[in-house]
Amino acid sequence: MKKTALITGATSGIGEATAYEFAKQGINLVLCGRRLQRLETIQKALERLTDVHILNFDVRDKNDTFKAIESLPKDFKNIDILVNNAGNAHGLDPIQTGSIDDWDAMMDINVKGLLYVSKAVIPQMTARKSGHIINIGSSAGKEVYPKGNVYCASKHAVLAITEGMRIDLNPFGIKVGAVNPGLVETEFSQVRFKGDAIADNVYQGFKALQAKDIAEIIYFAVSRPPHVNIADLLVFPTAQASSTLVKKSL
Ligand code: NDP
Ligand code: 8X3
Repeated sequence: MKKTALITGATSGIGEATAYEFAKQGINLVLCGRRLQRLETIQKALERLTDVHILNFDVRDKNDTFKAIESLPKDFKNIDILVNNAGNAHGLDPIQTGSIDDWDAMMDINVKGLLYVSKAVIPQMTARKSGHIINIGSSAGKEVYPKGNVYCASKHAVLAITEGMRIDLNPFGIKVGAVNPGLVETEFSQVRFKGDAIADNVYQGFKALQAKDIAEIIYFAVSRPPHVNIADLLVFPTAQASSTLVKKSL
């Protein structure tokens, strides 16, 4: 029987690439994001390969999150795979000058949004005693870097939540794991730097990971046999040795 995956943040980057990878593998999709037009375009492209339903909501809004997930039609209601991917960095500033609005955005989206979506999906997984949750953390969740303060904290929280979920959902046979990328060339830096041209420099002078690289790894994780759970994966581009050490050829 075909599986169904719900992917948050499916309108760009890692989430969009994961939608394409899963569609290629015949997994039914529930794609989520705030940019409706992008969701519709991706749905149209992927419907040739699999069944696709779109949900247009902001993970910061608790009520909208629950309403959206409760609204799923019968054929998409049983979520086998949840990919908690929606998230971003907002700003790159020392703690003493950081913006409270940026801090709110990162904690509300990367941490609380992930919890809201999980809370809406997990009860049907525990009832069926099956399911697989992949949380997208970051190398920033393992190592704090200068000016990364609150973004790094939000991703450390994602790792702690992943471990907590794995322990609490273990009696139900539900797999939980984290995929933690280093530098991936997506819209991430455009969001972080709010459209500033500095974003164009982030991935220059070395070969950064591409969204597809991470999507293939996520598919690998969800396609292991039932007794295998990939609990935690750290993935760097070859040029990157740590959060702060990147071998640039410029
Ligand atoms: P993108 O900016 O390309 O994608 C972010 C996705 O998150 C978009 O689809 C966006 O959709 C969604 N999103 C953001 N805010 C909200 C919100 N409030 N409600 C619903 N959806 C939201 O970046 P990436 O693909 O790189 O990021 C995906 C994940 O990977 C993030 O969790 C990020 O922290 C993580 N990551 C990224 C790395 C990188 O170097 N790029 C490295 C390590 C981890 P929309 O705007 O349509 O709502
Ligand atoms: C994204 C990678 O190094 O920009 O999580 O924080 S980094």
